[in-house]
Amino acid sequence: FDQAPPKTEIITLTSHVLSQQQRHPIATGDLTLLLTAIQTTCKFISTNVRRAGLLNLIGQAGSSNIQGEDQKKLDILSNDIMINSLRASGKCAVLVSEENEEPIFIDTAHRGRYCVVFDPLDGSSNIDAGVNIGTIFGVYKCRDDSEGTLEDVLRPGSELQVAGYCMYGSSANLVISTGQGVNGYTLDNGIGEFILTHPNIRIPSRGKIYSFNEGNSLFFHEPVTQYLESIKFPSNGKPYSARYIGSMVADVHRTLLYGGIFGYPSDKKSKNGKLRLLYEGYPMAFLVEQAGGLATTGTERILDIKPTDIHQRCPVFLGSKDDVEDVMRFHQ
Ligand code: AHM
Ligand code: MG
Repeated sequence: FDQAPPKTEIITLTSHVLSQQQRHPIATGDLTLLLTAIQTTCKFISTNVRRAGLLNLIGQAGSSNIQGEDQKKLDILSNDIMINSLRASGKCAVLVSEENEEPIFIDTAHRGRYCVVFDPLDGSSNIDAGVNIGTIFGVYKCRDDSEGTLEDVLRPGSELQVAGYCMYGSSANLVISTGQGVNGYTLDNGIGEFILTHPNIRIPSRGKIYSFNEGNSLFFHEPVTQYLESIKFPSNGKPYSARYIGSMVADVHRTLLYGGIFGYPSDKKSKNGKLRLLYEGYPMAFLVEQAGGLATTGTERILDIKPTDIHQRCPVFLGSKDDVEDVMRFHQ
């Protein structure tokens, strides 16, 4: 027989990050430990998302977050898990969560050099229906001589050290970039490890899918309306397909793998759109650019925006380079 033996060479997220960091001349192992904490958090959240129905976690928790939106039990639980695990890692100085109005400054006993901005469970409107949801995160390093202040997290996304998300779908998928491309890992529940399944993700330079909440069309500005017309009624007779899940993680994940464009523009009702710059816009823009795509507000590169408020919003168009350049042309 010349049958190939079964593949036994498995690369886990931990071993992959370790080997990448070892090549780094001044690596201390701190970032690796931080990523381990994030990874463990994602496994925890994944387990709880799957058990949600059984544990009766689904439903309103009876409290509201600072944006006045309904907060679900799973949101609170995921936020608690994330904060506790990051604090326990001993590698963080400042945390910014969508669920906390104020930044969290870590006590001296647990303090490290990194700052993490995150949305612990994004896509909350999809929880009760069992549709994909996810965790989004970005990691900054404290500026030299800083012990961790607000200024360490009010920085452009181009200064991120790491960005990533974990999508809780038919499997848990962790997609991460440390600034050297993008890699995707799938949780093997049997062994409890994230396995490298999507090495070096590259987004196609043009796609055939657009992903917008067109229910907001009444409020869209002219450039967006015209752009959408151009892909729905193209002169070549090949219109784009529409796909919109309403979970940014899932919509971006599909865009990374299949190409196309995802958009949540500003409109006549929402001056800066809906999505949050720090823990939704920046990490996703970082990943998309690292995969060879583009991310813009329509007129400005998202990663270049200088933030003034940890919860500020920003218009988002991201995805395949050619598609995003098209939408930018309509904004000129
Ligand atoms: P959330 O943080 O309250 O879950 O809101 C963010 C979500 C994104 O995941 C998604 O892209 C967007 O809101 C969908 O908004 P809409 O329901 O207005 O289309
Ligand atoms: Mg969110």
